[in-house]
Amino acid sequence: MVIKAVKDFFKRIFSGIKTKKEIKLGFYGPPNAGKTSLANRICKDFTGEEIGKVSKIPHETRNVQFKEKVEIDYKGKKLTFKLIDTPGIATKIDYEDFLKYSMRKKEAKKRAKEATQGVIESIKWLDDMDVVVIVLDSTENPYNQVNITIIGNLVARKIPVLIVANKIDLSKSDIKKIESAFPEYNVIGISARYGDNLDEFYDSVFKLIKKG
Ligand SMILES: Nc1nc2c(ncn2[C@@H]2O[C@H](COP(=O)(O)OP(=O)(O)O)[C@@H](O)[C@H]2O)c(=O)[nH]1
Ligand SMILES: [Mg+2]
Repeated sequence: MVIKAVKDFFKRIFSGIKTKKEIKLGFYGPPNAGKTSLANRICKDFTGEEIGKVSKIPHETRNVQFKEKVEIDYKGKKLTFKLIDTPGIATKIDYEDFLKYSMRKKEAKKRAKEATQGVIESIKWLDDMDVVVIVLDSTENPYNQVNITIIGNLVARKIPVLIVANKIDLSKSDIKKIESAFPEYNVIGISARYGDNLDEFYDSVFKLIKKG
């Protein structure tokens, strides 16, 4: 009896702590999909600050970067997040691909090396996530090794996933193709650059947390 009471007491305390802690929300996906653009937009809306630099050159984000205690207020509900922006995951990183961005060979080689380490870092952090938003460029073919590997990893770890089809402002954008590639997931079309359809995004994030 006494033991049970003590146990219940601790259970209550720990579950209290659990509900108060930040929800770790990671932005994952291939390079250039718009992970940082989306993380920045959310951060800017709720804290006035940004997380990191956006660039048209792939692998701009080469270290995991985060913003803590981001209180997101959506339709009267409030949740506190730690937003984690990760380096793009790629299966092939070749320094020669950076040369076309008028980068010097030395700089391109350094970037390729850092980008490779970034991929490892991204995967390492997966274990830490409460929820993951996979950001895909909806103008690109979603059927590829990277996307399948990321999603497979999340399923194995039982981490709730939301797929974002970004860049819907572009005429080449094809949300349906992403939906048919990943039929068991909720796919939300947005434009991180212009802030289109973010309401539906927040709605899905909040629902996912309630479920998880
Ligand atoms: N047209 C369009 N471009 C975007 C959008 N989101 C990001 N971009 C561009 O895509 C490129 C990569 O964005 P970034 O956020 O750095 O991608 P990350 O590598 O996934 O973090 C940049 O040139 C962005 O301006 C979007 O919604 N629409
Ligand atoms: Mg980035």
